[in-house]
Amino acid sequence: MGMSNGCGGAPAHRRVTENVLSRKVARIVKEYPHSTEAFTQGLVFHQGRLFESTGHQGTLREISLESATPLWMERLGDIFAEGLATDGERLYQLTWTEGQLFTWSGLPPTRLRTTRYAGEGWGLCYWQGKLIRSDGSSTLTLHAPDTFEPLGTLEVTLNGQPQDQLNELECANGVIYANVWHSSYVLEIDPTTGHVTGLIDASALVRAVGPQLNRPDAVLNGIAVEPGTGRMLMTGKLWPKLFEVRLDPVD
Ligand code: DDQ
Ligand code: CA
Repeated sequence: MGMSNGCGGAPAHRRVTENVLSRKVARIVKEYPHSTEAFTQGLVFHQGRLFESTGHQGTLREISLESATPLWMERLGDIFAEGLATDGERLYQLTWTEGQLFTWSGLPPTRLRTTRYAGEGWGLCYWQGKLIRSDGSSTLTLHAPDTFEPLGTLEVTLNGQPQDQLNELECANGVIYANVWHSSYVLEIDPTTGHVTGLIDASALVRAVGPQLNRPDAVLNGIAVEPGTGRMLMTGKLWPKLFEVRLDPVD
C-alpha cells in the first residue's frame, strides 16, 4: 500500500515539509440501491441531479437514490467510459484507453463534442476552472475544459512517497478525494501541493456489500459530494448499494 508514515526513514531535512496526516473512517449514514450492472467509473452531482459513468460497454446515466434503475441512460457501445466531472454547465466524461473525452450539455445531456487526448483516463474532477485527470499513476494531469489541453501535473505523495492507482476523483471541501484502486482507502489530496493530507478508511462499506460480491473487480469506486448539502456518497463497481457516508476522525 505504501501508506506508512515514513517515520524513521525520512531524511531530517524533509521532515519540515511533511504534512500532518489526518486519519478518518467512512461511517454509513444511509444506504440506497445501486445497479449491479453498473461498472462504476465516475459519480458526480450535476445541476442538482446525480450522474454516473460506467465502464466495459460504457454508459452515461442519470441515477436516483430511490431505485437501481437509471432515470435516463445513453449507451456508448464498445467504449469503456471512465471518470465524470462537471463545471456546472457541462459534463465531461473520460474513456479508459480510447483517448476520447466526451463533453455533454443539456438535460437530458446530449453529446456536444469529442476531444482527443494522450494517455489513459481513470478519474476526473473539476477544480477552479480546470479538469483534473487520474490515469492509474501517482501523477494527476490538469486540463483546460474547452480543449482538454494539458496545463500541468500534480505528483501525489504521502510523506514524499508517490501514491499510485488513483482512480475515481471528487473535488470538494478544498481537497481532491481519490479512490485507490483495489483498496478500501480514499485519499484526501491537497490540490495545490499534491500532498496526501487525509487517509479515509472506507472498509465498512466493503464489509457491508462483501457477502454479495463474488467478483474481484467489484471494488470501491465512486465518490460524489452534493453541492449545498455537503452530503457524501460512495459506491463501487457492480455494488448493489450506494452509501451516504460521514467522515469521522480516528486517532
Ligand atoms: N480502471 O478502472 C482501473 C481504470 C479500469 C478497470 C478495468 C477492469 C476490467 C478489465 C477488463 C478489460 C476488458 C476490456
Ligand atoms: Ca466523482
